Amino acid sequence: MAAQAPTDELKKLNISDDAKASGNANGKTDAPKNGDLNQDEDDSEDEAEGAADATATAAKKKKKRKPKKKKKAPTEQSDPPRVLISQLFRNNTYPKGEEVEYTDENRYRTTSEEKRHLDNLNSEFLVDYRHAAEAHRQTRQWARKFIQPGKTLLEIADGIEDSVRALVGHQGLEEGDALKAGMGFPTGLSINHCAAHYNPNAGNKIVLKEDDVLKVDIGVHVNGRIVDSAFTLAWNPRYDPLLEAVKAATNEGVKQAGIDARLGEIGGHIQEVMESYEIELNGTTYPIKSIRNLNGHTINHYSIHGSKSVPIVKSNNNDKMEEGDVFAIETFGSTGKGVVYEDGEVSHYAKRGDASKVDLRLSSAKALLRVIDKNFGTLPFCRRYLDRLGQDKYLLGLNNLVNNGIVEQYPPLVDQKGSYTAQFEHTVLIRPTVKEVISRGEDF
Ligand code: HZT
Ligand code: MN
Ligand code: MN
Repeated sequence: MAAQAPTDELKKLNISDDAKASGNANGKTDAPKNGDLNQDEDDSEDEAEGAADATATAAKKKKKRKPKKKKKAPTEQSDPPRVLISQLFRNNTYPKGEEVEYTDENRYRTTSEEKRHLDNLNSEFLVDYRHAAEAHRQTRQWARKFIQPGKTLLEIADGIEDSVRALVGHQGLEEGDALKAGMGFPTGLSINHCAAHYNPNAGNKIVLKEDDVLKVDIGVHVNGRIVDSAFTLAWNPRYDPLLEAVKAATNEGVKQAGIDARLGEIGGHIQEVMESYEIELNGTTYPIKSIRNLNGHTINHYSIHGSKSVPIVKSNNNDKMEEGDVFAIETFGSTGKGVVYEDGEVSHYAKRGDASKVDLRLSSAKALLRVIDKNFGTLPFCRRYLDRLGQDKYLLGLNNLVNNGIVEQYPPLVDQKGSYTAQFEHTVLIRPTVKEVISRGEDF
């Protein structure tokens, strides 16, 4: 618990109230629960039970007779979310993720003066990361209710992306604005046997169905600090064991993360948890498999994948996690083969960080590259993000950039048709003093 007393403003927030009041986003505090704070939404309610605070009650009654003239700055999130995170949290201070102390030979780090100094040098980086993480939590809290069978993938993608951009205060429509804050990558909305990298292109007609299993993978960045976190939704409870397996496997990966942890060994621990589950569907029992060719990854500044991978099956990868690394720890479970391949229409693209300057012959490719440089840099984008910038007939140019090795395409990744896949993902900062599960929330 933070020593500081929670302000009235913090108390009124309806999103993970307790967590925010104590400066921690995950809600796993020992603070006494405050009850349903949503009742504060209605000003005319007389909520003072008994005479706990007579003066406060009198002040409230007096106030409610007066018609409000000036609009007060909002102190709680709207539905759909449109109130800036920087409005809800003042003084450049955002809720922490889940901080976990290191163990064994790294136990000393939490109190080490030297490590605390290193941590302080990184304060701007931490502010941006926590800001992005809070926009992620508030967006997904809304998305979890909004996403229902009958909704189209386009409605879902637009809803999530409108929320993210509003909460960080950058619509990304002027040159350079999307580089300040906004989408860290296209929203992944992958159904059933599709595990990752599906986002509806314009004109997509897919409607979510009652028996679908949907992976929702949201990227939020502030000044290039990307929070990459994903969850799975299903409406039919028959999929519960699949979702439970993958949630537990991801939590095992998060738990095993730490300075000097070997990536191949983490994969073994993840696989062991994942494959201890099975699921019965229509009278057939399926083992739940870790998808062996999908991995977690490091995240760099303005770059969604760094050089290290976090396998989700046992492997001989002897690389270690190091101080200062940022990891996306993501696991995928499947009732199918446990292997994905690329299939279907591409939506996701990103300029390669190592792209060399090619003298482009095609004018449309040249023009599009300028748009990409000004708006996304090396951040992944999708076709819809080009559409909203007013670009059209760009596919020839885009494919030319792909063929010249300047842009990389990330096609949808699918397991065997008829199978079901699930994913959970968190972003974890390997700070000098503690590991911080920056995207942790009350939900997962
Ligand atoms: C690529 C393009 C995007 C990174 C993982 C991922 C969604 O499969 C090394 C390991 C967004 C993300 C990525 F538009 N990929 N996390 N969340 N997808 S990845 C990868 O390409 S590279 C895994
Ligand atoms: Mn992701
Ligand atoms: Mn990822």
